[in-house]
Amino acid sequence: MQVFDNNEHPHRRYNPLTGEWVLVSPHRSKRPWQGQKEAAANTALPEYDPECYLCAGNLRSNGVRNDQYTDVFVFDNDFPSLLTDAVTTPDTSSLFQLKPERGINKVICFSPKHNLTIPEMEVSALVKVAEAWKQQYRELGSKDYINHVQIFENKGSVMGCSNPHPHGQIWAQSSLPTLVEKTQASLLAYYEKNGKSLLADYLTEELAKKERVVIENDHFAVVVPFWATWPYETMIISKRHFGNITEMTEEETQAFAEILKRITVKYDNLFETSFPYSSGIHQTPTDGKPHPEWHFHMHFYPPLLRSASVKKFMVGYEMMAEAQRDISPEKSADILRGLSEVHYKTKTP
Ligand code: H2U
Repeated sequence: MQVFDNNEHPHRRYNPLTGEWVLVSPHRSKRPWQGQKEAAANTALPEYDPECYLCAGNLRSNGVRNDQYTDVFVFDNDFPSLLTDAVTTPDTSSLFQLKPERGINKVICFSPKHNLTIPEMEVSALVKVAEAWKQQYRELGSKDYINHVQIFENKGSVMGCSNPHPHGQIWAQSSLPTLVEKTQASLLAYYEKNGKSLLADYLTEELAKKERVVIENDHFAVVVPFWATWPYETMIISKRHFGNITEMTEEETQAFAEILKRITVKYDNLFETSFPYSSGIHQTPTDGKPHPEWHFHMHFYPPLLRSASVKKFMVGYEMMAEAQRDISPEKSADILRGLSEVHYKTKTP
């Protein structure tokens, strides 16, 4: 029998955050693909677009005018998926369960400049974004009916983002959403068993092995998780064990903004395109209970596979059975590590 080699042999890896498995088929990524850099249509955008509903001073579709903002601007989503009203709970049965859900949806513009994205912003401007995330988490989370605040960004039309203006969203709600509930259960079970943070232990091992670490600074590391499903999925993990963004010190906030820029610059440099992804922060629920099991982290799920125009589809087997990837997480980390931290648009030809 052959000796197992994780760069050769199909295998499944366990995600200790979700309790799910992913099928890894590294032998398939031997198909030639490196060097195939199909440049995407990088259309130059104006710094201000009079038609954009997120640009400073412009009218939104409901007739409200945006502030003449100069850094970060947060507003209530005009088309919220959740409403603040309390309603009665209807009678249900085990096979027809239903729970009314309350919440608040916000939109956060990262910059007044229509043509910027996170990797092209100054670290000082990203510190302001992080400060706004802290303020929103604190304000929304302090409401008695808000038990979870999901901060996220959908970047790129391939991710369904409707507008290139740099922005993210915040959905605050009364229940723990499914993925967060799974993560919470895993973190709690580990903490109760070991008296330690699962992600602190995981990061200690990753920093020692160095195989999947992409970049690090004094306070954060970016890894391609051992169990990553998307080809270039990464996770920012805080080196100190704390639960949410409001617990970051000033120095940590600076380091967080810095690493956010560095990883997204690498992403843009991978295929010399404005790299699409969905990113989001996972942190302590805001239910007022102590949550020592939580450990601040931020996920990046980018869909691109081989070039600016070749997307990984989570379809077929993935929809019916289990997530699957070809390129190994170690190979992805190696590729990301090797990329420049100078944004390709600023390089002189
Ligand atoms: P996405 O492009 O990531 O979908 O985010 C845009 C959000 O902005 C979306 O949730 C909201 C949409 O509801 N929006 C407004 O609140 N007001 C508008 O005038 C247009 C879009």
